[in-house]
Amino acid sequence: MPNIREIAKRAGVGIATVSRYINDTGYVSDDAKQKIQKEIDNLNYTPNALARAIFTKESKIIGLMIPNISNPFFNQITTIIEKYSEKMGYTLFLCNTEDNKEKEAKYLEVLKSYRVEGIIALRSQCKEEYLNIQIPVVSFENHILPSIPIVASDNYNGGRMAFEHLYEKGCRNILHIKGPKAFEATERRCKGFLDGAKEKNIKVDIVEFESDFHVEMLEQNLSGIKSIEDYDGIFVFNDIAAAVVMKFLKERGIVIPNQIQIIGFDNSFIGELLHPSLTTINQPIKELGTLAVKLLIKLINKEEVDIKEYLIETELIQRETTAHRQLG
Ligand code: XLF
Repeated sequence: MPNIREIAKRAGVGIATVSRYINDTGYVSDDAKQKIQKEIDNLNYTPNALARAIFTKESKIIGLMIPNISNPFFNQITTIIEKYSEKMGYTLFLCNTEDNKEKEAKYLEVLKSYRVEGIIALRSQCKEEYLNIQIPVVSFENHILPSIPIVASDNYNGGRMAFEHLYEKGCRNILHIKGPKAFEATERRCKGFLDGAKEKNIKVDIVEFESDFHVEMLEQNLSGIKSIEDYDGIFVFNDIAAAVVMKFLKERGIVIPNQIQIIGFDNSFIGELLHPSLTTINQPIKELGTLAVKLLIKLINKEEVDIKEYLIETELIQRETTAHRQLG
């Protein structure tokens, strides 16, 4: 494996000169540059990025904690984050945490050892693990520490919109399938939904899931609802869970939206592919992902950043799982 010592020897220059050239950290004469580059090409030399990162403190790597890579929302937001980071000169180091605190904490150690310049933590399950890590962090949805800015959709308002829509479509016997307590976003969706219902004097039943996408588990929990046919509207906490609920209903011969209307949350790409297509609340995925990267790069560059919660507006996307129904 060629190294800079060998390049220096063959090019007839000092090791420090080769290092300055490779890391772009100081003056190198044009003549030396040409000789060094020639030997780099001859030896097919690839610089050791980690060694360089330790030396320059610039790995140009951003670590991304992803809570669930099989959820279409998270693969969409990852794509946005990856594209924008690349445009800004950074490479992503992807960590699939599976909403597991221990896994996330382990990944945090790995990211530190790879000298990442910053971390975006999607729906983090950790808190004190992020203390004293000396790496800028931006969080998505969950609070980590008061020193870490958060990007999220306006989940409370989204939840309210979901209720108002079902109500407007004539639903009066409503079920909310809510997300796990550890998801701050879905807690807020639930709060908004219930506040909307309270204003209209409608009682909402609630079923809670322990994770956002495990088909078997969702099906198990749903089979606990004895008389699902008694409901005329269901708000499901995200689109992927809504897809599972739709499958469950269809298998029982329940017609959507004629018997039960459904609304999801995310506006991820599966919503349009479902049959009937899914009414949902839009999370502005592009804006959310881009903002997270922008804030992180500002922190990396030691520019001033307001340490607060950045909430982005949500919007109703009406499709075929909700339809106007005459009240009897
Ligand atoms: O954390 C919430 C729950 O699931 C997230 O925004 C999502 O809606 C993605 O599907």
